[in-house]
Amino acid sequence: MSVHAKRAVALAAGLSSPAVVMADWTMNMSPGVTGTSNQIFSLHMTILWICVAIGVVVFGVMFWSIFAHRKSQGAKPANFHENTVVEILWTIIPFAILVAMAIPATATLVEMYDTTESDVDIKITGYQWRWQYEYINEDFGYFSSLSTPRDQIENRQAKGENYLLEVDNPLVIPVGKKVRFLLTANDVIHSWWVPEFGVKKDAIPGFINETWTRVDEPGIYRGQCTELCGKDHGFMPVVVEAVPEEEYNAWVAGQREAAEKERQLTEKDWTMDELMARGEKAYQTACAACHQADGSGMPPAFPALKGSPIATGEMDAHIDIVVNGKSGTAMQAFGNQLSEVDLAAVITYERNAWGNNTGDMVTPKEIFDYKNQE
Ligand code: HEC
Ligand SMILES: [Cu+2]
Repeated sequence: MSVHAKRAVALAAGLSSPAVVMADWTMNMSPGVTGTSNQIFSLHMTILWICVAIGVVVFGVMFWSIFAHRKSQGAKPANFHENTVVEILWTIIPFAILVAMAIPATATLVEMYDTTESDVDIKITGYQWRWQYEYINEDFGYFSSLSTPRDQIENRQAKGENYLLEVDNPLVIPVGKKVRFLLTANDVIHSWWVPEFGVKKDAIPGFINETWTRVDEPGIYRGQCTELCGKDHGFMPVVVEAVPEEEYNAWVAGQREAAEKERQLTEKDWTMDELMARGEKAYQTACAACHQADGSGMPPAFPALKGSPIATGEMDAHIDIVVNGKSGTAMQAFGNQLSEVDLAAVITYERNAWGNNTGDMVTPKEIFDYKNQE
């Protein structure tokens, strides 16, 4: 068979099995699950079709002119320089088209910016590299951190279905209610984005930006930080769980109770074993990204905690660097990111794990007192 024949056969085979050739040709935007995202989608479609119509007319006239008035047919070019009628027409027609497109677009924008009359208000704070959600008026809040295991990230394990798009504590909101988000950041600029809601807003330190959503369909929606915010920018996903209202109310009640329990936990008498177990968990979530799971760090950027003079030395210095961080370095202040219980647990863990056998233990109560003497 000649090369050409082979190619023809391959092409015919390809064309006759579209399932293989067109594996996944979903090219359009998706309409999403909120009124806003649907409006954005229909604007996008309307304007696409206007562009298609303009394209067909303009290229139609152009190709027809080129073909019908070609030189070989003896065509002589017409001369309409400075033709007032043509100049007025080609100014007015595009202007009218632009205005016709701007009217629905502006209406959608105005609605997107209308954050009044909300049913639920949630403050969202971006941190390197996690999100904090605080339910204003409900007296509780929490951090939402990536939950993809480090083994998947470092290719020691097959990657899961929601790789890098899964968190320990998703944001929970009720369906059918207007939820207002107040966005800010604690360190650098982040941006909170959930494509299916048609919501994307910058979170800027020192500013509060507002946006809102109303989700109609219960479900789990995933998004990401969409402002390049440092080393783990790709590791701070957004996960939102939209649930029916009764379920939401029950969840809120549970959260408030848990927050109250947490306050009581600070008072409880902790044993070394309990602190170590809790400390290991907190360490893996909040510290291992830099200091590594085995405490070996990544010197010189991130010091090893195994055998570190601070983690095995004086207790106050250790508490100080974890609670207040060290300004000008990647070591952030964990004082208000972690509860007193988790701070006590993680410090106790660092002083006794990986052969740092100091035997020291610090209680949540001591951390509480430490923070309040400052
Ligand atoms: C974003 C990266 C990062 C994370 C996350 C992080 N650290 Fe650090 N940590 C650092 C850096 C950088 C230093 C070194 C600061 C300096 O220059 O002294 C440091 C220093 C320390 C030290 C002092 C070590 C020494 O010998 O100098 C301790 C203790 C410590 N971190 C504990 C923690 C704990 C506990 C957590 C989790 C709650 C944590 N770190 C999370 C980056 C990080
Ligand atoms: Cu970010």
